[in-house]
Amino acid sequence: MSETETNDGGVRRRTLLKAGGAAAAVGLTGVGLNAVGEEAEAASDQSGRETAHGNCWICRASCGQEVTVEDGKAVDLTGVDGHPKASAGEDREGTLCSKGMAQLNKTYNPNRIREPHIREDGELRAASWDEAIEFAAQRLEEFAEEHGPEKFLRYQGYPLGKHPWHDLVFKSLYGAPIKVGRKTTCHGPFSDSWAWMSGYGREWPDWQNSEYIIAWGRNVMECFRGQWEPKGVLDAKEQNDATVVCIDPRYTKTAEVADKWIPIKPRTDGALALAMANVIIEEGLYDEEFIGNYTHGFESYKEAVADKTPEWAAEITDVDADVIRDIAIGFAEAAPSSVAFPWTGIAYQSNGFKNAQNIQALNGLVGNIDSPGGTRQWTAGFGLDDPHEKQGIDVPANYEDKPTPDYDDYPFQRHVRNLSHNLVPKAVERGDIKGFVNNWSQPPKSGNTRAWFEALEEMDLVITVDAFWTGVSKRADVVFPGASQLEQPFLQTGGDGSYSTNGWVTGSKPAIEPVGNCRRDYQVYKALAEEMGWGEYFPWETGEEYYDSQLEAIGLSFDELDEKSYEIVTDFEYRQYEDRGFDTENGLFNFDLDAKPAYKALADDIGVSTAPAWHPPDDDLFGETTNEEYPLLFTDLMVEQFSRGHCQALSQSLEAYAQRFGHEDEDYRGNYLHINPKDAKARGIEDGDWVKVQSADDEIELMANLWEGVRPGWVGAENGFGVGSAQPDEEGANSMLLNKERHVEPTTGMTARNHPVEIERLGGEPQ
Ligand SMILES: Nc1nc2c(c(=O)[nH]1)N[C@H]1C(S)=C(S)[C@@H](COP(=O)(O)OP(=O)(O)OC[C@H]3O[C@@H](n4cnc5c(=O)[nH]c(N)nc54)[C@H](O)[C@@H]3O)O[C@H]1N2
Ligand SMILES: Nc1nc2c(c(=O)[nH]1)N[C@H]1C(S)=C(S)[C@@H](COP(=O)(O)OP(=O)(O)OC[C@H]3O[C@@H](n4cnc5c(=O)[nH]c(N)nc54)[C@H](O)[C@@H]3O)O[C@H]1N2
Ligand code: SF4
Ligand SMILES: [Mo]
Repeated sequence: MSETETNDGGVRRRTLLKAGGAAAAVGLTGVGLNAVGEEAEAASDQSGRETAHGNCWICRASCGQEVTVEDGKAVDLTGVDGHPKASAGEDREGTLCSKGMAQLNKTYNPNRIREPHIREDGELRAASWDEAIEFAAQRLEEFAEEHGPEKFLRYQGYPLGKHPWHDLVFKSLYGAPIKVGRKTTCHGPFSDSWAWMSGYGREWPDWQNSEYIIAWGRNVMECFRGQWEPKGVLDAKEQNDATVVCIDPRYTKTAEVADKWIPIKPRTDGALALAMANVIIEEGLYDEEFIGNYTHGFESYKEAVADKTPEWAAEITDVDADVIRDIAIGFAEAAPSSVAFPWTGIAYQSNGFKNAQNIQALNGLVGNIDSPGGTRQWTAGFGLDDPHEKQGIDVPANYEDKPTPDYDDYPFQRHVRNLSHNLVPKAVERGDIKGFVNNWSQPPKSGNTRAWFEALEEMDLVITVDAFWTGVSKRADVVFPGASQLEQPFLQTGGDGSYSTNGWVTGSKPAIEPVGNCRRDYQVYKALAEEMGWGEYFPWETGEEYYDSQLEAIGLSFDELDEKSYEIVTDFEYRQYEDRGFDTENGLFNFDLDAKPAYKALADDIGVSTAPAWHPPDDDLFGETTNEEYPLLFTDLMVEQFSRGHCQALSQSLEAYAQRFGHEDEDYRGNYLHINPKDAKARGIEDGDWVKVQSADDEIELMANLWEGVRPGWVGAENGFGVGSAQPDEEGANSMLLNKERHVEPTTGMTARNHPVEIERLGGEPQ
């Protein structure tokens, strides 16, 4: 088959990872998907064919796309060879995963919002851009007069930082000081523990150079941030003969490629990590030089794990003591080219902060810090120009003098920057928040859903930019139809480990014009700013011009970058801490967080140790435990075909998901309740039955998928479905109907998505 021919599913060959072995097993291919959008498919005329660049950011990475455009329509997509995010290094084949491929399907999706809408007399109606912008500006002015801009809450999804105009208008100019804390929806426990221990916001494994990888509550082979991650893991296996360990109660695509799958009892990861440290210390396999020169708190760490033997942990975690010894020794012997990397599996836990701290401490214990094949730090390494500064435009910081809520009456909020996601409805109830602006996100699906819906209805003004009718856009007063990725200019910089020792920049002009009456983000914010009297802060005609001005700092024009798709900009060294120390209070890597005043105060407050420690779920601070009435633990899940809340509206993604779990013949395209056959049998549940998931607070109904790949005692469903989702028929269930305000990790304010439940067979057809 030549490069331009398609396989049976219509996916171009270059979108496939080199076939065979582990690669074929992982979710990188998009095989079986129709890659071509419905309208675009009709356009097959070869005349006027050209190639443009795009960038996908569906998983928040930015894999470069090569877009074939025919008569103004995008008709085909493929990866960009060597692209930092789409490949694992230079001279490597570039690909797109099935979500990246689905960008065509999304752009031309019949369910997209194509017109601005405004709410009049309680009803949303289509409006012209002029009308919608005028309406929004007037309502914003009235809101500021009546309530003050400090009561207007901000939130922005994935393009955060890449499209800086949302914050420019609403934070700097309008003066809205608070946003929904992203760390409280995605990663607080793991990123805060790392930030407080190492001073670095987020580590990225140096996957491709690693010799021992522990994917710990991390489904790297299907929930990746750019394809360099899974490709790096496969490289490590092939080139370094790396051992891959997957610690996950579910048999994921990562478990499929792993040498060891450890289906741990959920929420007990912290105990396992302490027992591994116990073994490593007992065996004298820790990095004395690193610990002696660059760390704080080793003595209290050592003391904390002294009695935490593998036998102790085996009881708690349901992992054999021998297995614990084995992975502890394997991990330590491969150091400093080994890595233990947690993410949302740990972040969504009610006791997640302590569990994450215990896991992160292991990397310090064996010296895997900023080392080849370890955890990469300090990888960005260069800055871009500030376009306003360059033009001599002083941007006011109107948010600075605005009052923020008195958080003392909010549980778990005092130590959280911005507002914890689950507490937004409380802030509305208390009158601290009365309006909301949103772009590329749909918070009600992230937790405390029913209260969020009520809060949105209660607010005086809701403005959103979205592509679909979601729980937010349906309740908004103003809906701006946003442009898709193929229709927007884009710029991103970073290191993020995709090249281990280089920083890069990637960007592209829009590949096509927006469909219908949709508009690019820059144009939306510029028009609104002009209407509000802030036109001077948007002197550039287009987003491309804005980016062009940023790039001068590195001697590139946006035109040149668009031609190339990406550019490698800087080199950086490993082990930068040897020269610069750690960006912590004491300049050291901290096993014990007692040197961090904010954490010390919090730990005293909630009665936990500042050193690594084991805190089981306890029905009080650290979540809820299963009991006779609710004996199964429910957890939110994700698969390769979907993103948190994006691709659920796309028929090709829904189809591939149904096929994956063998339900393609059912007349149902919602999410499934995955349940172990043993638990199903005990309840008389058969594959494909309709079941009720009952928690102490609420209930949802779903189709059961019987699967040996989930641990007995544990059930789960993919998120982003059901009421309030981007899926047009809202089939399936929004699992966060089970989630209430109190389901929060107490240190970081992160939503904890575990719920004790009972499952009951309803039989019959989905309602
Ligand atoms: N229940 C549950 N909630 C979760 C998670 C979970 O696992 N379970 N995961 C959490 C995590 S890790 C994260 S990072 C967050 C992410 O949460 P959010 O940042 O809220 O992102 P999404 O839910 O993906 O929502 C994306 C929104 O963008 C819209 N959209 C899609 N395409 C376009 C477009 O072209 N233009 C515009 N303007 N809008 C578009 C979609 O319709 C949707 O409303 O979710 C968190 N919430
Ligand atoms: N396909 C796809 N890719 C994505 C995204 C997406 O939505 N879809 N989102 C992107 C974003 S925003 C993020 S934050 C990253 C997240 O990347 P990951 O964190 O890798 O994503 P998840 O699939 O949520 O992986 C969490 C894993 O933890 C497991 N788990 C649940 N409970 C426990 C537990 O108690 N202990 C252990 N050890 N494991 C547990 C779950 O079964 C799951 O496999 O993915 C990014 N990439
Ligand atoms: S890995 Fe992420 S950025 Fe890359 S194509 Fe897939 S969804 Fe898009
Ligand atoms: Mo996330």
